Amino acid sequence: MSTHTEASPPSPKQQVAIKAAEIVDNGMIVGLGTGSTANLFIDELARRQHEQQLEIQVVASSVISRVKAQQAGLQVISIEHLSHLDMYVDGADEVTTDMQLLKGRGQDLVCEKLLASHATAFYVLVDDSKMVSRIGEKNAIPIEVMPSAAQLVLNRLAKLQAKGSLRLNAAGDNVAYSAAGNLILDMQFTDLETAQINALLTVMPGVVEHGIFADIVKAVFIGSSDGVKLLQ
Ligand code: ABF
Repeated sequence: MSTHTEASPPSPKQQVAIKAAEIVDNGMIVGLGTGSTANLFIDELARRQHEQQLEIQVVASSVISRVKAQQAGLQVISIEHLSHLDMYVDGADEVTTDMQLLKGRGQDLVCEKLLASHATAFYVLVDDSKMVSRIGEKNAIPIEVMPSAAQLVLNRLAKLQAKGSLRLNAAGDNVAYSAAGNLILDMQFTDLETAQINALLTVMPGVVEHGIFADIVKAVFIGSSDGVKLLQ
């Protein structure tokens, strides 16, 4: 089950996954993010559970993470059965030193933010390539919208000088649907600060969720060739 061997030292992403798995205690309910780094955490968590005979339960932010967790032998419960969540662990697309995040390159944004916001502690796992000086520096900001509201929201965003378009599927021949059945706008903002964008999108009618995760992170584990740094 271990994702690393003596012969191949753990990669930066594996190192942060190992560190995060170490803070899981017996009896906890743990939220699982989605993506390549979250996958490594699922592997490490399963390994730790097995080695230390921990009794833990997990809840997944996506179908792919749920299936992976089940295959790894973790006990998966569904979101609707949660009364509390001890911790949520996920990757990110961009991270600033004051622990603002951009997420949502995948299609599972709604569940990811739901679990991140309700967890007692939200831990973020990244390698140092994800560090940026401002949110939106390398990626467009994903905005998940009700399908019927897409054009109205685009019009509203254009008045805020934001540029972007509807996300397409991998083949590029149709719109992409999120796991929650919504459409996604990938937008770039030039004139506004992250806090302003966050505030505007959070209350904009038609917007279901967006990729700025502000002020909900407990700690960020940053992996690099020099080891793991902790931001908190
Ligand atoms: C999902 O996975 C997204 O919100 C985030 O964009 C991404 C990070 O993936 P990876 O760890 O593969 O870079 O959680």
